[in-house]
This record gives sequence, C-alpha cells and structure tokens, in this order.
Amino acid sequence: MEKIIKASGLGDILEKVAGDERLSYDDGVRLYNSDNIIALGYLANIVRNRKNGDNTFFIYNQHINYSNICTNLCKFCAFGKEQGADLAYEMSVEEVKEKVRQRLDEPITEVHMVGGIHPELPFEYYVELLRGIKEIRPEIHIQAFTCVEIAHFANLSGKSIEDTLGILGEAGLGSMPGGGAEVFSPRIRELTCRDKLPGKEWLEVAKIAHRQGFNTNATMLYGHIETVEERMEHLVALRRAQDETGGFLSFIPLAFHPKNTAMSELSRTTGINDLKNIAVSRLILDNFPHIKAYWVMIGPKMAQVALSFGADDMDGTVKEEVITHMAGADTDQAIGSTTLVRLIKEAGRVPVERDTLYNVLRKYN
Ligand code: V47
Repeated sequence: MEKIIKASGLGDILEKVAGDERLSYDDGVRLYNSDNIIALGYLANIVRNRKNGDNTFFIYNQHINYSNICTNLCKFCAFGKEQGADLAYEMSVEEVKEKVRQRLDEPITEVHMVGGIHPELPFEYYVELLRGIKEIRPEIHIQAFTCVEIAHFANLSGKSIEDTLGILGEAGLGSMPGGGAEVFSPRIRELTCRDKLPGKEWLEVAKIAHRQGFNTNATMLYGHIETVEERMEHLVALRRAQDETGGFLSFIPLAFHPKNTAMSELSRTTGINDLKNIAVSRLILDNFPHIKAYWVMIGPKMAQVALSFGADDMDGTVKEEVITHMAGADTDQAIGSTTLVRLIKEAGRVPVERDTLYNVLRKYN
C-alpha cells in the first residue's frame, strides 16, 4: 500500500501522517484533488485507528424540529419556510413535550433539537422548550440550537451570548449540535445564505460556548457550488478554533440534497465525494476526537464504508429526521440500534453505544 501511495504522489503526506505531524492547507487541497480514493482511505484510517482504535460510536437519540419557520431562507435548504407558507409549521411547548412523552419507553439518552430562525417566537419559548423536555425526561441530555440560533436568541433577549447561554444552560441545555456552519466562505454565504450569521460569527459563538463549558459539534455542507479551496479554508478555520478552545467533539460532513431547494438543478453527491470529505476531514482535523458518517445523508451503506475512510461514529437512531427528507433524502427517517450494531460489526469494527459526551454506555464485543 505504501508503494501505491508513493506512486500516487502522496508519499510526503504519508510520512507526515505516520509521524503524527500536522498537514497543511496545501496538503489538504492535494488530497481533495487526488483520484486515489484507496490511498485517502488508508491515510485517514491511520488517524482513525490512532484516535479511536476499532471503536465505532452510535447514540440512541430523538430528533425534534420544533419549527421550520425561518427568516433566512437559505438556497440550499428545503426545510426552512416563510411564515404562512403551505408547509410552514411550529410546535407549541406542549407539543414538543408530547413528542418526548410518546417515546418514554425507549432507551433514548439524547434529544437533538434545532429549528429555523423564527421571526416572532420570544426567547422565553426556547427556555420553556428546554425546561419542558427536562420535566418529562430529567435525565436526558439535550443537544440543541445551532450557533445561528444562539446568536438569534441573544438578539431576542438583548443579552450577551454568554448570558444567553447561561440561561439556556440553567434551563437544561447540555451541548450544541454542529449545524448552520455550511461553508464559512463569504463568497458561498453571499450566493447561498446571505441573511445567515457570517462564518466568523458562527465560530465566535462556538468558542464562547466552549469557554462556558459547553461542548459543540461542527459541520460542513459540501457538494453544491463550493470549491476545494473553500472546503479547506473551512476545515482549517475549524482546526484553528479547536486549537484555541478544545470544545468540539465531532465533525460531520453534510452531503448536499438538492430536491425542493432553490438549487435543485444541482446533482446529489457521489460516493467518491462523500468518502473524500470523510477522509480529508479526518486527516486535516487532527484535533477533533470524532468524525461522523451521518447515515441519514449518505445512506447506511456508504456510512458503513466510511468507517474505513476515517469515520468512527454513525450518529444515531435519529427517528423522524425532517431537514434532509424535505430535501429529497431516500434513507429511512430512523434506524434501529440492532441495524447500527450489525453495520458496524460487518465493517470489522466494535460497536459502542455512547452518550452525547462520548461516555461509553455499552460495548458490543
Ligand atoms: O444546519 C440544510 C444542513 C443541517 C440541507 O451536530 C442540509 O451531531 C444537506 O446539522 N442538504 C442540519 N444538508 C443537520 C445537522 C446535523 C445532523 C446530524 C448531526 C449533527 C450533529 C448535526 O443540515 C443544517 C444545514 O447545515 N442542511 N439543508 C440540504 N438540502
């Protein structure tokens, strides 16, 4: 294999990876431009095994999207709707509590909750959502609200990001998911989501959250109009932020789904693009403990293969995924833990059920 890697012009990168040396921006661009997907997988697998061995994580979780009403109306998004539009919806606090109540008999350890940037709901609504969920299921970890939502809540409350997070933390917020990052490039944001929180501010909110003791995740939406260089700028910016705070747990590359979006003329991502983004992010984000292959977006089969290309986490049972399905995902809206365990075992890895903060709950070896 090492001969093949040298023959594909990546010998110097292999040496760096074997020596646990940091890769540069230019190395990342070369990796993205390489046609040798097996070489990329081999390199990423070295880092994956060094960090996580054969452990492959999943979580028993429940997704709740409290509302899709959104003022940002990003071009790549089929979920966000204008208030009053046909498919627009918003749940009351009671409806969200009912969603949690309905699944009390399942061993769920995490509620993953995000929504749009709603023009009218007051800050108290979000605080009540957290309190309400905790009332029904006090032991559950709530991973909720992207950096974009947190910045919006700070505007609503008239308080600093720090104070806003403090109030949400007291109400039950445990950590934050990685959405809303998209691609940090101002060019991409101007073309696809000009009203959204700028990339720099997304990073600032994440770092403030980390300094306050919250862990968060990070994402990158790939496979639309971004260049390889813009992907690399995004990854390097995340790596720099992680050097400063160490608060990111997991990075999730998100495969663009074009259906029902304002960019529906674009094609869906291919398997090679999916694997490249997993592998290159594993190699560049040397300070991120985990890389997730999100089965909802790339399908369970590709997510299984991704476990040999740098990924060590398959996310979770999910149930009722909405954001990707409104954009045409053809995966199921939920997956059983037995299926996740089988996928991981057949990939030759060890399934590990985790909680949100990666504490091991059960190892299937
Ligand atoms: O914020 C929107 C993206 C995100 C589309 O943190 C789209 O563990 C693809 O962030 N095609 C929501 N992606 C999902 C998300 C997530 C999912 C699973 C785990 C975690 C985590 C985070 O999906 C949005 C946006 O960036 N998105 N529209 C689309 N058409």
